[in-house]
This record gives sequence, C-alpha cells and structure tokens, in this order.
Amino acid sequence: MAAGVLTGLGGCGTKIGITGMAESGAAMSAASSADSEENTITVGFAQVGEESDWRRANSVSIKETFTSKNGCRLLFDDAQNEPEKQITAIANFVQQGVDYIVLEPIVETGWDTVLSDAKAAGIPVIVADRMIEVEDESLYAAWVGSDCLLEGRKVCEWLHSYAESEDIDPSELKIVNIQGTLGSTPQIDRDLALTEAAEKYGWTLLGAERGEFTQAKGRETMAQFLIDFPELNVVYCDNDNEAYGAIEAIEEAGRTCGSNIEAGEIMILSFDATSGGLRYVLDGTISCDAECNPLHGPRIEEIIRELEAGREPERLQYVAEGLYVHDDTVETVEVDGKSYPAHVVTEELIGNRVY
Ligand code: GYE
Repeated sequence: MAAGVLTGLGGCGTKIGITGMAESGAAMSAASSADSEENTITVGFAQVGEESDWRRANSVSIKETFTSKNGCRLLFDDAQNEPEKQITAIANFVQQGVDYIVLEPIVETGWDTVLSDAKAAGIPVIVADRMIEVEDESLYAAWVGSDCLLEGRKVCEWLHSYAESEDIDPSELKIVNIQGTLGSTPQIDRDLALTEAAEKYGWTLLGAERGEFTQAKGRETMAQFLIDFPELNVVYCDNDNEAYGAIEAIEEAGRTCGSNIEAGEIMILSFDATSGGLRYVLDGTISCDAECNPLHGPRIEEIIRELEAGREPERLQYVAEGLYVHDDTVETVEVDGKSYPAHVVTEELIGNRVY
C-alpha cells in the first residue's frame, strides 16, 4: 500500500532524498527521484464544489497540506455539487490505485457501493466535513468535521435567550429558513436544531426553501420569502454566503437587517463565521453567527499519519468552534447542560481570522 512513512513534522512523506551521498550528481538525482517517488503518498481528494467562502478556504487548506514538498501527490476532484460526479470521482481514485481517498461528501447517502469497492481494493477512506450514512461503518477509517447540530442548537439557544431578554413573545418570532444543499449534514443538522427549537419554544416557522449554500440562490430565495411572508422578522441562513444574498434582497426591498425586530428590522442568523460574515456581525447586519471551521488539511494529514504508523485514529473527530454575536445581550448559551460563551465580535477578532 502506501510506500511513504509519515515521519517528522513537515508533512506527508518526509523520507525524501538523502540517498547515495557518494554517487555522481546524475546518479544521485536519479536515485533521489526514484526514492522520493517511492515515498510519495498519493491522496485522492473528492471535493464538493466551490459554492461558498467556507469551501474555498477548505480547498486551500487541503492544497496547502498535501504538497509535493510534503511528500504527497494530490489528485483533487471538484464534483461541482453533483453527487453523481462525486461517486465517479471516488471510482476513478480506486481505479488509479491511490494510497488514500479523502471524501468531503455532498450528501450523506449513496456511498455503500463505491466505498465497498475502495475497501476491496485496500484503499483507506477518510471522510471529512460532512458525514455519510453507510451500512458498514468499516467503509471509512475516520471522520473529522464540525458538529452541525451543536452549531444549530447554539444559534437557537441564543435566539431564545435574546427574545426573552427583550420581552419578545416566542410566537412573535416569525422565521424563514434558507436551507443549504438538501441531504447534506449541515443542512440536515442545522435545520433540525431549528425545527426542534421552534417546537419547544413556540416560534412561528413560516417557511423553509433551498438556498444551496450560495449567495445567488440565497438572494433569490429571500426575495421570494419577502413577497410570500411580509411579516417575517428572522432569517435562519444555513451559511454565510446565503446570508450575503439574503442581505442583498432585504436591502433591495427597502428593509433593514438588525436585531431590533420590534422596530421592523429583520434579524439574520448564520453559520460559518468567515471573516466576511464576522464583518457583518460587527456592524450589526448579522446578529449571531456560529463558527464552522474549514481548515481540515492538517487534521486529515494527522489521520493519515496515524494510519501510516499502523495506529487506529479516533473515529469521530469534532472540531471545537465558537459563537459570535453583535452585542452582549446574551453572554452564554447552554446546550445539553454545557455552557458556551457568545463572543462579541471585534475588529481584532476579524483581523486574526484566516478564512
Ligand atoms: O457551512 C458551507 C459549505 O459542509 C460545513 O458547506 C460545510 C458547509 C459550510 O458550503 O458554507
């Protein structure tokens, strides 16, 4: 299988090069390149698409991690948000006999057959970002990503506490939901948190429509919501790019975004907390934004390193993430008995953000 040995701290295969000190230059470089070839780890990476700022930052993280300098050969496939294409990408990686397959799945289902083929070929699969639903859990070695249900619950608990401290009756919260790609983990889990909270607290859920995690679709969906539900006062966006689109549509309709819904503002809630999203939180356009961290490259590298060393990586690896808000009305939120701080966004915080 993978010929490289993950040693050192620098990256994938670091056994590159120091061979044949006494050889002539030409022979030495031939030996070196054969040796580095032998030690190179080939990673087939199946990416979702380019739908969002989060995704672009994620792709950069992957490309910066799996470099030839780090002893890796990266085969990067962009499925352009089409599940069929992504299955084909995995099938191709199997056929090419890569050392590892890394899958960031568009949707959760449909993976059993192609991942069984990977298993039969002896290629370990690492799943990152979104999750998959498979009958045989041994079809992948480990998963790393965000707890999207927790993200959703934090945002909903923030809304609940905010409304309470402003004396807003729960039924007066008239919410629309701009949904991410249907069947993807962040859509399923963030929206589940919303429907659960709406039920629990008695909020009014006016509608849920797809926004595909993109700015263009977010804008189109929001424009329609404003026509269908002029009474709406809260927009729950499944990511920042949808929020950007929603903001455009709201401002075009002559309305204002902000937390003061009693004064007629429309409150925006969002996910990702990219620097663009946080800038909107700072100026009050977005009220609350839950972090979703896209920098998975080094985390996946660590998993590969464990596997190369013959160890079993932890199966489910959740990334710790923060909650960001415009003002200090709510200082902490509680989910499942655990308390999480709501960080008021500052210029400095945005400056330190790398995505
Ligand atoms: O929130 C969104 C992206 O899967 C967690 O996908 C990821 C989501 C992220 O397009 O912006």
